[in-house]
Amino acid sequence: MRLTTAIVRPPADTFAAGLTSTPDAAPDVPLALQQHAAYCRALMDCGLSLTTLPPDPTHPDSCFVEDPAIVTARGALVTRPGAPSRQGETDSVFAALREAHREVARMSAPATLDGGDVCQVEDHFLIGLSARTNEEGARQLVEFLERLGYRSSIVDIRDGFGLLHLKSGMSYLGDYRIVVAPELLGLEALQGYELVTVADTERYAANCLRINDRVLIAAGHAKLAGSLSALGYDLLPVDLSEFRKMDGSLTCLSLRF
Ligand code: CIR
Repeated sequence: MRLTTAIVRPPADTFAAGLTSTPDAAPDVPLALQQHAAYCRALMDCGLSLTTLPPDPTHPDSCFVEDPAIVTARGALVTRPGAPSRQGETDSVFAALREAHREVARMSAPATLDGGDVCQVEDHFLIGLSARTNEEGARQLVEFLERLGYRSSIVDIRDGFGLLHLKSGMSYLGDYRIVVAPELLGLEALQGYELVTVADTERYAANCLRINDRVLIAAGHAKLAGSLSALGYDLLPVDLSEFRKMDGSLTCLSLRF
């Protein structure tokens, strides 16, 4: 299915106060803004029109718009992000989705779920249980997806994987091909797909983003870039150094549909 639209939100001047596993590496906010602008240009180069939400300084992580919603071709669900500091991000995302979709549902407490834990593979969704996504969140999403005619499987990454989200370690490229970090290789849910394994030193690049005829990839990961080019993908490298310092990667900066 061809994608036409993305919702994005630039980082606010409070960006450095967001959640991170590396608090000693503070992001350079003006550089983050430049990188965000380049990311937006890359989305447009893939043929997308952008809806740009205003920066939200009361929510330092609000540029990571992927987490507050799951958007499919058949309907959208606004989540309850797993980090309490992020739960107030949902109202503005709900309003933006309402303009674009006829039906937008909302998750209810005690469910928590981050969009970064949800990977669509054709008509099947993989849903990660993580420090952010709980069992009730996964259950409400499974039920929502079933109503829309989609199937799903739950993948538990809570113990020993060292990943913030499921998609920190995998991405679907289309063509039944999945890019995967070494730690997820044994997952039963991935059997039957063609797997492109990222090198140990390039784990961060496991989060890449197929949009129409192109693939966005985090800049500076030559091995994965070589493998994907050899498979015939037209790559768009994007520098995300400042978002990486806040545990963010390519997919989390947009909602695409
Ligand atoms: C957080 O910890 O929630 C943000 N600092 C990063 C969220 C990244 N989101 C994503 O990968 N889907």
